[in-house]
Amino acid sequence: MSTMYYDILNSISQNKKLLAVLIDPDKMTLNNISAFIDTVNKSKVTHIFIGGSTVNKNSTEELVSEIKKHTKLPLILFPGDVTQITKKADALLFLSLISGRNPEYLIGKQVEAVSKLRETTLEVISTGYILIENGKETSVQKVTGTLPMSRNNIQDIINTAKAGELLGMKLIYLEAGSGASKAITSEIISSVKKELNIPLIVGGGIRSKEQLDLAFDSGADLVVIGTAFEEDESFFEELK
Ligand code: 1GP
Repeated sequence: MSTMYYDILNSISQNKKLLAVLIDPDKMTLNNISAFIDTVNKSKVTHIFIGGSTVNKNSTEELVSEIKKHTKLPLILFPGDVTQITKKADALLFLSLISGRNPEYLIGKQVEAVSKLRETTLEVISTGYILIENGKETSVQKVTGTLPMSRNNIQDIINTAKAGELLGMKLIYLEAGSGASKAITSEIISSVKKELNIPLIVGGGIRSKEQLDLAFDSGADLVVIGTAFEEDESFFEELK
């Protein structure tokens, strides 16, 4: 039963906008979790995403178990690699890097993940992951050896997102990269959204309430913010 995905669809059908905080297991210490999640619980955040480009072995499982003690919010894995899959979470974004042309990140890692997924009851949500250039090399680029899509060729981005949908993917994620100096533009978000019949996630470089509202107004159904929360927890307050 894919509850998490249907909850997302349901929220969208009621015009509710969703906000995920991204927690990188390598940047969060277990000691700080209780206070951090307490702030998250009191904020507008609707989902907790967990993942990073490179994460120490076992740190994801320890972190997920600790977070679970402090919140009822859905915990969704957003894994940079197969080692970040843990049965302790609620769901997993099963990512395919469809902006790139590296077969390892289109299908190779996914095949590798299957034996691990078999041992879990995680809800698996197929997600087309599209990296858009932001002026600097991102860690996704380095790790995957792929190029991001040009932000000037919007038609190409639209076609890539639509191809993901036609392949049966359940979500499309437009990514500018963690800590990006340039977030995904309003024009890209609205153009992609117009053509899609599945929910649209947007993340990377969103650091203000204005940017968040702009992403939502342009058509993002779920926005992911990591760095801004990591750097300054008062940002949770600012979003109220
Ligand atoms: C990164 O989209 C997420 O994968 C969030 O990016 O850390 O820049 O908020 P930020």
